[in-house]
Amino acid sequence: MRTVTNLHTAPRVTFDVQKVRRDFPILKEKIRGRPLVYLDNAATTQKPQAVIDTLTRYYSEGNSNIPRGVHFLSERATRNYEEARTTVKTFLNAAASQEIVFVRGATEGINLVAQSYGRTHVQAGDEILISEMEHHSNIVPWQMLCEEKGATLRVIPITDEGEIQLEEYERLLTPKTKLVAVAHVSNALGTINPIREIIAAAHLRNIPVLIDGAQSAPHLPVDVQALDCDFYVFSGHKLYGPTGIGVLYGKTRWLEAMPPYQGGGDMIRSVTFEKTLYNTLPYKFEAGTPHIAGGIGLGVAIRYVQALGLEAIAAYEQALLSYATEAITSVPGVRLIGTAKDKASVISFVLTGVHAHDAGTVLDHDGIAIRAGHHCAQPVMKRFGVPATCRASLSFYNTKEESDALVAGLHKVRAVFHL
Ligand code: 7TS
Repeated sequence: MRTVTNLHTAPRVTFDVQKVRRDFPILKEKIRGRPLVYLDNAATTQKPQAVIDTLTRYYSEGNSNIPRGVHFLSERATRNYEEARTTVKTFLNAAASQEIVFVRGATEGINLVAQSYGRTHVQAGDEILISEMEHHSNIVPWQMLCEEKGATLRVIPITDEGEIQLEEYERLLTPKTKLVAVAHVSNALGTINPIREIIAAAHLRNIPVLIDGAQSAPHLPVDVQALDCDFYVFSGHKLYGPTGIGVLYGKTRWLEAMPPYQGGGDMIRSVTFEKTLYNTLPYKFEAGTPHIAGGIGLGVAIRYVQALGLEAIAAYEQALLSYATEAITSVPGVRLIGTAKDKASVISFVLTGVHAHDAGTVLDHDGIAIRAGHHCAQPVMKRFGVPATCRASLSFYNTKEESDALVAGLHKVRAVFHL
Protein backbone atom coordinates (compact mmCIF):
# COMPACT_ATOMS: atom_id res chain seq x y z
CA MET A 1 0.00 0.00 0.00
CA ARG A 2 1.22 3.49 -0.79
CA THR A 3 0.30 6.57 1.16
CA VAL A 4 0.00 9.91 -0.56
CA THR A 5 -1.17 13.23 0.73
CA ASN A 6 -4.43 14.55 -0.59
CA LEU A 7 -3.49 17.96 -1.98
CA HIS A 8 -6.62 19.81 -1.02
CA THR A 9 -7.91 18.28 2.18
CA ALA A 10 -5.53 18.18 5.07
CA PRO A 11 -5.74 14.61 6.43
CA ARG A 12 -3.60 12.03 4.71
CA VAL A 13 -5.52 9.66 2.49
CA THR A 14 -4.35 6.26 1.47
CA PHE A 15 -4.23 5.11 -2.10
CA ASP A 16 -4.12 1.35 -2.20
CA VAL A 17 -2.81 0.73 -5.69
CA GLN A 18 -2.92 -3.06 -5.37
CA LYS A 19 -6.59 -2.91 -4.44
CA VAL A 20 -7.26 -0.56 -7.35
CA ARG A 21 -5.44 -2.91 -9.75
CA ARG A 22 -7.76 -5.73 -8.81
CA ASP A 23 -10.64 -3.68 -10.27
CA PHE A 24 -9.04 -3.89 -13.75
CA PRO A 25 -9.16 -7.46 -15.06
CA ILE A 26 -6.86 -6.81 -18.02
CA LEU A 27 -4.00 -5.96 -15.66
CA LYS A 28 -3.81 -9.66 -14.78
CA GLU A 29 -3.10 -10.55 -18.41
CA LYS A 30 0.21 -12.02 -19.47
CA ILE A 31 1.75 -10.84 -22.72
CA ARG A 32 4.06 -13.49 -24.19
CA GLY A 33 4.20 -15.05 -20.76
CA ARG A 34 5.19 -11.78 -19.04
CA PRO A 35 2.95 -9.63 -16.85
CA LEU A 36 1.40 -6.80 -18.84
CA VAL A 37 3.00 -3.44 -18.04
CA TYR A 38 0.52 -1.04 -19.54
CA LEU A 39 2.04 2.42 -20.03
CA ASP A 40 -0.06 3.68 -22.93
CA ASN A 41 -2.78 5.36 -20.94
CA ALA A 42 -2.72 8.58 -22.95
CA ALA A 43 -3.89 6.54 -25.95
CA THR A 44 -6.62 4.78 -24.01
CA THR A 45 -7.12 3.62 -20.46
CA GLN A 46 -8.15 0.17 -19.27
CA LYS A 47 -11.63 -0.42 -17.90
CA PRO A 48 -12.64 -1.33 -14.37
CA GLN A 49 -14.90 -4.35 -13.88
CA ALA A 50 -17.79 -2.04 -12.97
CA VAL A 51 -17.71 -0.49 -16.46
CA ILE A 52 -17.35 -3.85 -18.21
CA ASP A 53 -20.27 -5.25 -16.17
CA THR A 54 -22.39 -2.21 -17.02
CA LEU A 55 -21.94 -2.78 -20.75
CA THR A 56 -22.71 -6.50 -20.47
CA ARG A 57 -25.74 -5.86 -18.27
CA TYR A 58 -27.04 -3.17 -20.58
CA TYR A 59 -26.95 -5.42 -23.64
CA SER A 60 -28.11 -8.55 -21.84
CA GLU A 61 -30.86 -7.01 -19.68
CA GLY A 62 -31.56 -3.45 -20.72
CA ASN A 63 -31.02 -2.86 -24.43
CA SER A 64 -33.53 -0.43 -25.90
CA ASN A 65 -33.58 2.75 -27.93
CA ILE A 66 -34.08 6.15 -26.33
CA PRO A 67 -36.06 8.36 -25.98
CA ARG A 68 -38.74 7.29 -28.37
CA GLY A 69 -40.22 4.36 -26.48
CA VAL A 70 -43.06 4.37 -24.01
CA HIS A 71 -42.21 0.89 -22.84
CA PHE A 72 -40.35 -0.11 -19.70
CA LEU A 73 -36.92 -0.83 -21.22
CA SER A 74 -36.86 2.37 -23.23
CA GLU A 75 -37.88 4.48 -20.29
CA ARG A 76 -35.26 2.87 -18.08
CA ALA A 77 -32.51 3.25 -20.70
CA THR A 78 -33.48 6.91 -21.15
CA ARG A 79 -33.38 7.48 -17.41
CA ASN A 80 -29.97 5.81 -17.07
CA TYR A 81 -28.55 7.73 -20.03
CA GLU A 82 -29.79 11.04 -18.61
CA GLU A 83 -28.42 10.14 -15.16
CA ALA A 84 -25.04 9.69 -16.84
CA ARG A 85 -25.37 13.21 -18.24
CA THR A 86 -26.03 14.49 -14.73
CA THR A 87 -22.94 12.61 -13.52
CA VAL A 88 -20.85 14.37 -16.19
CA LYS A 89 -22.39 17.71 -15.23
CA THR A 90 -21.36 17.20 -11.59
CA PHE A 91 -17.93 15.89 -12.62
CA LEU A 92 -17.17 19.06 -14.61
CA ASN A 93 -19.23 21.31 -12.32
CA ALA A 94 -21.22 22.60 -15.28
CA ALA A 95 -24.05 24.99 -14.48
CA ALA A 96 -26.70 22.77 -16.10
CA SER A 97 -27.12 19.33 -17.68
CA GLN A 98 -28.18 20.93 -20.95
CA GLU A 99 -24.57 22.13 -21.29
CA ILE A 100 -23.39 18.51 -21.57
CA VAL A 101 -23.56 17.24 -25.15
CA PHE A 102 -22.74 13.57 -25.72
CA VAL A 103 -20.45 13.06 -28.72
CA ARG A 104 -18.16 10.26 -29.92
CA GLY A 105 -15.09 11.72 -28.27
CA ALA A 106 -12.84 14.75 -28.01
CA THR A 107 -12.34 14.74 -31.77
CA GLU A 108 -16.03 14.96 -32.53
CA GLY A 109 -16.53 17.60 -29.85
CA ILE A 110 -13.93 19.85 -31.47
CA ASN A 111 -15.32 19.21 -34.96
CA LEU A 112 -18.78 20.09 -33.68
CA VAL A 113 -17.61 23.46 -32.38
CA ALA A 114 -15.47 24.14 -35.47
CA GLN A 115 -18.36 23.43 -37.81
CA SER A 116 -21.24 24.87 -35.81
CA TYR A 117 -19.67 27.86 -34.07
CA GLY A 118 -17.50 28.35 -37.14
CA ARG A 119 -20.43 28.46 -39.54
CA THR A 120 -22.04 31.42 -37.76
CA HIS A 121 -19.21 33.21 -36.00
CA VAL A 122 -16.17 33.01 -38.32
CA GLN A 123 -15.72 34.98 -41.52
CA ALA A 124 -13.03 35.69 -44.09
CA GLY A 125 -10.14 37.55 -42.46
CA ASP A 126 -10.88 36.20 -38.97
CA GLU A 127 -8.35 34.21 -36.99
CA ILE A 128 -8.44 31.03 -34.88
CA LEU A 129 -5.66 30.68 -32.35
CA ILE A 130 -4.23 27.32 -31.29
CA SER A 131 -0.88 26.30 -29.78
CA GLU A 132 2.11 24.54 -31.25
CA MET A 133 1.56 21.52 -28.98
CA GLU A 134 -1.93 20.53 -30.12
CA HIS A 135 -3.06 17.04 -31.05
CA HIS A 136 -4.09 16.81 -34.73
CA SER A 137 -7.70 16.72 -33.49
CA ASN A 138 -7.28 20.30 -32.31
CA ILE A 139 -5.52 21.43 -35.49
CA VAL A 140 -7.20 19.88 -38.51
CA PRO A 141 -10.84 20.84 -37.74
CA TRP A 142 -9.72 24.49 -37.45
CA GLN A 143 -7.66 24.25 -40.64
CA MET A 144 -10.71 22.88 -42.45
CA LEU A 145 -12.84 25.73 -41.09
CA CYS A 146 -10.24 28.35 -42.02
CA GLU A 147 -10.00 26.95 -45.54
CA GLU A 148 -13.78 27.05 -45.94
CA LYS A 149 -14.12 30.57 -44.59
CA GLY A 150 -10.94 32.25 -45.78
CA ALA A 151 -9.89 32.66 -42.15
CA THR A 152 -6.34 32.20 -40.80
CA LEU A 153 -5.00 29.70 -38.28
CA ARG A 154 -2.48 31.29 -35.91
CA VAL A 155 -0.17 29.29 -33.68
CA ILE A 156 1.14 30.18 -30.22
CA PRO A 157 4.79 29.08 -30.09
CA ILE A 158 6.15 26.91 -27.28
CA THR A 159 9.48 27.02 -25.46
CA ASP A 160 12.27 24.43 -25.53
CA GLU A 161 10.77 23.02 -22.32
CA GLY A 162 7.42 22.60 -24.02
CA GLU A 163 5.56 25.47 -22.37
CA ILE A 164 3.25 27.95 -24.07
CA GLN A 165 4.94 31.32 -24.60
CA LEU A 166 2.41 33.48 -22.80
CA GLU A 167 3.75 36.83 -24.02
CA GLU A 168 3.53 35.62 -27.60
CA TYR A 169 0.03 34.39 -26.86
CA GLU A 170 -1.09 37.82 -25.67
CA ARG A 171 0.48 39.39 -28.73
CA LEU A 172 -1.48 37.04 -31.00
CA LEU A 173 -4.83 37.96 -29.43
CA THR A 174 -6.30 40.59 -31.74
CA PRO A 175 -9.74 41.86 -32.74
CA LYS A 176 -9.56 39.31 -35.57
CA THR A 177 -9.33 36.37 -33.14
CA LYS A 178 -12.64 34.53 -33.04
CA LEU A 179 -11.67 31.59 -30.87
CA VAL A 180 -8.75 30.22 -28.86
CA ALA A 181 -8.45 26.40 -28.74
CA VAL A 182 -5.75 24.84 -26.55
CA ALA A 183 -5.05 21.58 -24.80
CA HIS A 184 -5.25 21.54 -21.02
CA VAL A 185 -2.58 18.81 -20.98
CA SER A 186 -0.38 17.95 -23.97
CA ASN A 187 -0.52 14.29 -25.02
CA ALA A 188 2.96 14.45 -26.55
CA LEU A 189 4.79 16.46 -23.85
CA GLY A 190 2.71 16.13 -20.71
CA THR A 191 2.70 19.90 -20.16
CA ILE A 192 -0.15 21.21 -18.02
CA ASN A 193 -0.99 24.52 -19.63
CA PRO A 194 -1.93 27.57 -17.52
CA ILE A 195 -5.43 27.58 -18.95
CA ARG A 196 -6.85 29.83 -16.25
CA GLU A 197 -4.53 32.64 -17.44
CA ILE A 198 -5.09 31.73 -21.08
CA ILE A 199 -8.87 31.92 -20.67
CA ALA A 200 -8.73 35.16 -18.66
CA ALA A 201 -6.55 36.89 -21.27
CA ALA A 202 -8.92 35.87 -24.08
CA HIS A 203 -11.98 36.94 -22.12
CA LEU A 204 -10.52 40.41 -21.55
CA ARG A 205 -10.99 40.72 -25.32
CA ASN A 206 -14.35 38.86 -25.39
CA ILE A 207 -12.84 35.88 -27.22
CA PRO A 208 -14.27 32.45 -26.35
CA VAL A 209 -11.94 29.60 -25.42
CA LEU A 210 -12.20 25.88 -26.13
CA ILE A 211 -10.18 23.59 -23.88
CA ASP A 212 -9.17 20.18 -25.20
CA GLY A 213 -9.44 18.17 -22.01
CA ALA A 214 -8.71 14.74 -23.51
CA GLN A 215 -5.58 14.43 -21.34
CA SER A 216 -6.71 16.43 -18.32
CA ALA A 217 -10.12 15.00 -17.41
CA PRO A 218 -8.52 11.65 -16.39
CA HIS A 219 -5.82 13.24 -14.24
CA LEU A 220 -6.85 16.58 -12.74
CA PRO A 221 -9.95 17.94 -11.04
CA VAL A 222 -11.73 20.14 -13.60
CA ASP A 223 -14.27 22.83 -12.74
CA VAL A 224 -15.52 24.45 -15.93
CA GLN A 225 -17.26 27.25 -14.06
CA ALA A 226 -14.16 28.15 -12.04
CA LEU A 227 -12.04 27.98 -15.20
CA ASP A 228 -14.73 29.93 -17.05
CA CYS A 229 -13.92 28.11 -20.31
CA ASP A 230 -16.57 28.39 -23.03
CA PHE A 231 -16.11 24.85 -24.33
CA TYR A 232 -14.39 21.79 -22.88
CA VAL A 233 -14.13 18.40 -24.57
CA PHE A 234 -12.99 14.98 -23.42
CA SER A 235 -13.13 11.32 -24.47
CA GLY A 236 -14.72 8.61 -22.34
CA HIS A 237 -12.18 5.96 -23.31
CA LYS A 238 -9.28 7.94 -21.82
CA LEU A 239 -11.28 8.23 -18.60
CA TYR A 240 -11.73 4.48 -17.94
CA GLY A 241 -14.99 4.44 -19.92
CA PRO A 242 -15.98 2.88 -23.25
CA THR A 243 -14.76 4.00 -26.66
CA GLY A 244 -17.16 5.85 -28.93
CA ILE A 245 -18.51 8.19 -26.25
CA GLY A 246 -17.26 11.58 -25.15
CA VAL A 247 -18.43 14.96 -24.02
CA LEU A 248 -18.65 18.49 -25.29
CA TYR A 249 -19.34 20.97 -22.53
CA GLY A 250 -20.48 24.36 -23.79
CA LYS A 251 -21.84 27.40 -22.00
CA THR A 252 -25.56 27.67 -22.61
CA ARG A 253 -25.28 31.06 -24.27
CA TRP A 254 -22.86 29.71 -26.89
CA LEU A 255 -24.76 26.48 -27.51
CA GLU A 256 -28.00 28.46 -27.89
CA ALA A 257 -26.34 30.69 -30.47
CA MET A 258 -24.95 27.80 -32.52
CA PRO A 259 -26.77 25.95 -35.31
CA PRO A 260 -27.10 22.13 -35.22
CA TYR A 261 -24.05 20.16 -36.25
CA GLN A 262 -25.89 17.25 -37.86
CA GLY A 263 -29.51 16.74 -38.81
CA GLY A 264 -31.54 13.66 -38.01
CA GLY A 265 -33.73 11.99 -35.45
CA ASP A 266 -34.07 13.36 -31.91
CA MET A 267 -32.50 16.74 -32.67
CA ILE A 268 -35.84 18.12 -33.85
CA ARG A 269 -39.04 19.37 -32.25
CA SER A 270 -41.09 19.10 -35.45
CA VAL A 271 -40.40 18.41 -39.11
CA THR A 272 -42.31 19.34 -42.25
CA PHE A 273 -40.88 19.53 -45.72
CA GLU A 274 -41.15 23.30 -45.46
CA LYS A 275 -39.51 23.81 -42.10
CA THR A 276 -37.92 21.97 -39.20
CA LEU A 277 -37.92 23.27 -35.65
CA TYR A 278 -34.94 22.16 -33.62
CA ASN A 279 -34.98 20.52 -30.23
CA THR A 280 -33.83 22.20 -27.02
CA LEU A 281 -30.31 21.81 -25.62
CA PRO A 282 -28.49 19.52 -25.54
CA TYR A 283 -30.59 17.39 -27.93
CA LYS A 284 -30.22 19.94 -30.75
CA PHE A 285 -26.65 18.63 -31.09
CA GLU A 286 -27.41 14.92 -30.67
CA ALA A 287 -28.78 13.66 -33.99
CA GLY A 288 -29.41 9.95 -34.34
CA THR A 289 -29.32 7.02 -31.95
CA PRO A 290 -26.39 7.64 -29.61
CA HIS A 291 -24.00 5.21 -27.95
CA ILE A 292 -26.46 4.50 -25.15
CA ALA A 293 -24.45 1.78 -23.42
CA GLY A 294 -21.37 3.98 -23.81
CA GLY A 295 -23.01 6.95 -22.12
CA ILE A 296 -24.22 4.82 -19.23
CA GLY A 297 -20.78 3.17 -19.02
CA LEU A 298 -19.09 6.56 -18.97
CA GLY A 299 -21.29 7.56 -16.04
CA VAL A 300 -20.12 4.46 -14.16
CA ALA A 301 -16.47 5.18 -15.06
CA ILE A 302 -16.78 8.72 -13.73
CA ARG A 303 -18.36 7.51 -10.51
CA TYR A 304 -15.48 5.05 -10.16
CA VAL A 305 -12.95 7.87 -10.56
CA GLN A 306 -14.92 10.10 -8.20
CA ALA A 307 -14.89 7.37 -5.55
CA LEU A 308 -11.09 7.26 -5.75
CA GLY A 309 -11.02 11.07 -5.76
CA LEU A 310 -9.39 13.22 -8.41
CA GLU A 311 -7.15 14.91 -5.83
CA ALA A 312 -5.91 11.54 -4.56
CA ILE A 313 -5.40 10.36 -8.14
CA ALA A 314 -3.44 13.50 -9.04
CA ALA A 315 -1.25 13.19 -5.94
CA TYR A 316 -0.50 9.50 -6.57
CA GLU A 317 0.20 10.04 -10.25
CA GLN A 318 2.43 13.06 -9.55
CA ALA A 319 4.56 11.01 -7.16
CA LEU A 320 4.80 8.20 -9.73
CA LEU A 321 5.60 10.68 -12.52
CA SER A 322 8.53 12.12 -10.51
CA TYR A 323 9.83 8.65 -9.69
CA ALA A 324 9.54 7.37 -13.27
CA THR A 325 10.97 10.54 -14.83
CA GLU A 326 14.05 10.36 -12.64
CA ALA A 327 14.50 6.64 -13.31
CA ILE A 328 14.07 6.93 -17.09
CA THR A 329 16.44 9.89 -17.38
CA SER A 330 19.09 7.88 -15.54
CA VAL A 331 19.31 5.54 -18.55
CA PRO A 332 22.32 6.59 -20.69
CA GLY A 333 21.29 8.18 -23.98
CA VAL A 334 17.78 9.15 -22.87
CA ARG A 335 16.67 12.69 -23.68
CA LEU A 336 13.34 13.90 -22.40
CA ILE A 337 11.07 15.72 -24.84
CA GLY A 338 8.93 17.99 -22.68
CA THR A 339 10.44 19.27 -19.46
CA ALA A 340 7.79 21.76 -18.39
CA LYS A 341 7.55 22.65 -14.70
CA ASP A 342 3.94 21.49 -14.56
CA LYS A 343 3.37 18.08 -16.07
CA ALA A 344 0.83 15.27 -15.90
CA SER A 345 1.15 11.57 -16.66
CA VAL A 346 3.26 11.72 -19.83
CA ILE A 347 6.98 10.98 -20.22
CA SER A 348 8.14 11.44 -23.81
CA PHE A 349 11.74 10.68 -24.65
CA VAL A 350 14.20 9.66 -27.31
CA LEU A 351 17.01 7.15 -26.89
CA THR A 352 20.10 8.16 -28.84
CA GLY A 353 20.93 5.70 -31.60
CA VAL A 354 17.58 3.84 -31.56
CA HIS A 355 14.40 4.67 -33.43
CA ALA A 356 11.41 4.96 -31.12
CA HIS A 357 9.59 2.17 -32.97
CA ASP A 358 12.52 -0.21 -32.48
CA ALA A 359 12.68 0.60 -28.78
CA GLY A 360 8.91 0.05 -28.53
CA THR A 361 9.19 -3.32 -30.26
CA VAL A 362 11.92 -4.58 -27.93
CA LEU A 363 9.91 -3.44 -24.89
CA ASP A 364 6.81 -5.15 -26.28
CA HIS A 365 8.63 -8.47 -26.26
CA ASP A 366 8.71 -8.16 -22.49
CA GLY A 367 5.05 -7.21 -22.22
CA ILE A 368 5.76 -3.51 -21.78
CA ALA A 369 3.30 -1.37 -23.72
CA ILE A 370 4.45 2.15 -24.52
CA ARG A 371 3.65 4.34 -27.50
CA ALA A 372 6.21 5.07 -30.19
CA GLY A 373 5.54 7.58 -32.91
CA HIS A 374 4.43 11.16 -33.41
CA HIS A 375 1.39 10.78 -31.14
CA CYS A 376 -0.80 12.65 -33.64
CA ALA A 377 1.20 15.77 -32.82
CA GLN A 378 3.54 16.08 -35.79
CA PRO A 379 4.15 19.82 -35.25
CA VAL A 380 5.51 18.98 -31.79
CA MET A 381 7.95 16.48 -33.32
CA LYS A 382 9.02 19.14 -35.80
CA ARG A 383 9.46 21.71 -33.02
CA PHE A 384 11.83 19.36 -31.18
CA GLY A 385 13.54 18.10 -34.33
CA VAL A 386 12.71 14.43 -33.81
CA PRO A 387 10.77 12.07 -36.08
CA ALA A 388 9.12 10.28 -33.17
CA THR A 389 9.37 9.74 -29.43
CA CYS A 390 8.86 6.89 -27.02
CA ARG A 391 6.03 7.78 -24.69
CA ALA A 392 5.22 6.20 -21.36
CA SER A 393 1.93 7.54 -20.04
CA LEU A 394 0.82 6.73 -16.54
CA SER A 395 -2.41 5.99 -14.75
CA PHE A 396 -3.29 5.60 -11.07
CA TYR A 397 -3.09 1.81 -11.49
CA ASN A 398 0.57 1.91 -12.49
CA THR A 399 3.28 1.22 -9.93
CA LYS A 400 6.92 1.98 -9.19
CA GLU A 401 7.65 -1.65 -10.02
CA GLU A 402 6.26 -1.12 -13.51
CA SER A 403 8.41 1.97 -13.90
CA ASP A 404 11.39 -0.17 -12.84
CA ALA A 405 10.39 -2.77 -15.46
CA LEU A 406 10.39 -0.06 -18.12
CA VAL A 407 13.84 1.13 -17.07
CA ALA A 408 15.17 -2.46 -17.16
CA GLY A 409 13.59 -2.77 -20.60
CA LEU A 410 15.38 0.36 -21.81
CA HIS A 411 18.71 -1.05 -20.64
CA LYS A 412 17.86 -4.17 -22.63
CA VAL A 413 17.11 -2.01 -25.70
CA ARG A 414 20.55 -0.48 -25.36
CA ALA A 415 22.12 -3.92 -25.14
CA VAL A 416 20.18 -5.21 -28.17
CA PHE A 417 21.45 -2.27 -30.22
CA HIS A 418 24.99 -2.58 -28.84
CA LEU A 419 24.96 0.89 -27.29
N1 7TS B 1 -6.80 15.74 -27.89
C1 7TS B 1 -5.77 15.24 -27.22
C2 7TS B 1 -4.92 16.12 -26.37
C3 7TS B 1 -5.51 13.87 -27.30
O1 7TS B 1 -4.48 13.36 -26.61
C4 7TS B 1 -6.32 13.05 -28.11
C5 7TS B 1 -6.03 11.58 -28.31
C6 7TS B 1 -7.40 13.64 -28.77
C7 7TS B 1 -7.61 14.99 -28.65
C8 7TS B 1 -8.35 12.84 -29.60
O2 7TS B 1 -9.08 11.98 -28.80
P1 7TS B 1 -10.10 10.94 -29.46
O3 7TS B 1 -10.55 10.10 -28.31
O4 7TS B 1 -11.21 11.75 -30.04
O5 7TS B 1 -9.33 10.18 -30.48
N2 7TS B 1 -4.69 11.20 -28.05
C9 7TS B 1 -4.13 10.02 -28.35
C10 7TS B 1 -2.80 9.72 -28.04
O6 7TS B 1 -2.05 10.49 -27.45
N3 7TS B 1 -2.51 8.48 -28.47
O7 7TS B 1 -3.60 7.98 -29.05
C11 7TS B 1 -4.62 8.92 -28.98
